[in-house]
Amino acid sequence: MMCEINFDGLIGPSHNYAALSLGNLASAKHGGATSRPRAAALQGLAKMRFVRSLGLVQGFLLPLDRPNVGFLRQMGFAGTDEQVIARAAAADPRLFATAASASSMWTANAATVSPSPDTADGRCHISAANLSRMAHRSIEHPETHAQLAIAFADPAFAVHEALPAAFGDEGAANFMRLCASHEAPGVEIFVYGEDGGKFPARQNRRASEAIARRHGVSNALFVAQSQTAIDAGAFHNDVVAVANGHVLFAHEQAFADAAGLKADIARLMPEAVYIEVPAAAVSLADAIRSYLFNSQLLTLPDGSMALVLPKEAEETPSVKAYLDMLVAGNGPIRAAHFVDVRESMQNGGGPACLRLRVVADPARVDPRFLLDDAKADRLERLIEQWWPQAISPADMTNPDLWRDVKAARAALLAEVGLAL
Ligand code: SUG
Repeated sequence: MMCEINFDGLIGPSHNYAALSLGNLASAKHGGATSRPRAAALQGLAKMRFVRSLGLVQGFLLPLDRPNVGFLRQMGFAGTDEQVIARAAAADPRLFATAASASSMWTANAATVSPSPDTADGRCHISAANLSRMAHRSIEHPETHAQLAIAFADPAFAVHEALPAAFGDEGAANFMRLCASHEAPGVEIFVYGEDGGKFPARQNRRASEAIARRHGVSNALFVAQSQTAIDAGAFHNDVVAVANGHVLFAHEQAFADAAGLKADIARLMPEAVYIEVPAAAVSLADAIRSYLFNSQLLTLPDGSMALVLPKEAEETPSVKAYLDMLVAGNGPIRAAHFVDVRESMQNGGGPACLRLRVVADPARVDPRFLLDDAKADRLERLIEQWWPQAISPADMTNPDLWRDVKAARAALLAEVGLAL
């Protein structure tokens, strides 16, 4: 039976803070801080367990092989793998950090997914995202595509390669879907940014149009992010808006033309509910600091909706007051749960960034990518045994660390039974 499956990125052993993402305020702020990869991965796994405990199907994607030695070779470093790593780390710390980032944890950027009821051929279409605007993210897609091709090898899916790099595409982070039920055709909302602001716009309109075209989506809307939101640090739309089922939950300043979007939605889906959070209640700065909208808006088995938010939302007074009011009202969102994903948050990735939503029959997905309690236990033990406790800037040139990081991923692949 069709349902929504959240595929969270299992947080990789190389997780570190390198300030690689211009326009991502949290990443800039924490550059040079000491990361805690083991705690990060356990936090991510605890979130997956929590979502499962709500009665939902949970999947995961594996971290990519980092440091990316192939990339460093392309950049001219030679020798054995260990020599390439040591030479790059010594010669160009920033380039090396680009190769070492665990950024594939944010699987909302892995791909754009058009579920089968929306597409012309009735298959679920998945396009890997090129992430071409940020160097460290632009080198994810070949491995991501390879992994998606294994997880979704069933003919019920069509997995596409990333678009050409000239057209920046950041995947599901700039995509929302409204639908009456999982079986019903939805309205797919592609959100893009225009260049010319303070920070790079990451999603190009032509990229969104290309994805909609090749997925065969008939009900597609193309909506511009507001420049105010991008300039305030909303480097992806999912920092200021989230949709689920017939509900769109967004900040008042998320879109360049919110009135136009509301009119289009009302025309295409009259039963849709647009919950707009006024700037007077929650400022854009508070929304971005707390990641209020970078929450998972989930439909629970009883049909009600719940938000899974970062702890930072609970700790931001304006946001907490708004949420208390929201869940006490008569609207569709009935509960707010707070989870600790601080290690990811410090690099600008909240609960929603950490997951890729796929509406599909779980029986059609490669079971190695699905989580159950026993597997979660095993993964937890493995992370405790293999993941580094901490990575400080000084550790980045330590060859022992990278040997451990490679061994940790190898142990994970062996556990899950995958060769990637
Ligand atoms: O692309 N951070 C990620 C965060 C992605 C969040 N995803 C969504 N909003 N869906 C990014 O900016 C920081 C890495 C560093 O600075 O070390 C980073 O890549």
